[in-house]
Amino acid sequence: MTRHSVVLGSMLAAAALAAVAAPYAAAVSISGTVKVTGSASAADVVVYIQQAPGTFTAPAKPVAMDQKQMQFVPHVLPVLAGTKVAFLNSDPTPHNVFSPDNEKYNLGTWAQGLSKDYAFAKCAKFPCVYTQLCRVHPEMEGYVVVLQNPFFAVTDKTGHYAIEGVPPGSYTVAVWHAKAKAQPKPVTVDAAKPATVDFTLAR
Ligand SMILES: [Cu+2]
Repeated sequence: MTRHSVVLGSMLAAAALAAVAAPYAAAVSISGTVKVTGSASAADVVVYIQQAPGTFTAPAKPVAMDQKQMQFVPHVLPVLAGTKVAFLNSDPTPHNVFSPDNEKYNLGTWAQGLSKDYAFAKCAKFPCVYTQLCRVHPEMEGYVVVLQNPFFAVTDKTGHYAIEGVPPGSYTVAVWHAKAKAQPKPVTVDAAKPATVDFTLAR
């Protein structure tokens, strides 16, 4: 092998590596910490990119919201528009699934081990929030939050969140919580380093 072909070979190898690495370079994230003023828990805050360019395909498989030990689990479920949610019942008592919001639905009441799907495909102005209720147990409450794009996360108890796979660009990051609010914030995501965006929500 001549010296020239060695150099050319390594250049080709570098180009091939760059081509392979490109999707990973795009897999940057936005992360941060959210505080909810006056609340012991900073969990269940949806952090999301308000509007991302392009169209997004909902997951082929339904996303689950269970009814377990008399609670909707998860309590807050953000989904991409068009996503089907499978409402399960894991309790020995029958549960009902209905929402008084947006187009409204009442999927009926069913027994343990059964589930029904509902497609959240009718959102005209994001986010569309559906309070998720059960007619059998008025104390039960959950939320389905329908979003324009798949770049969202829910905070854990410590208020931490991480959004993965956001393509580089400039965005507005917004938050949703059942009882508290905060203004959206601008963020620029670049491929080299993850962005940090913190929020303090107030009632
Ligand atoms: Cu119930």
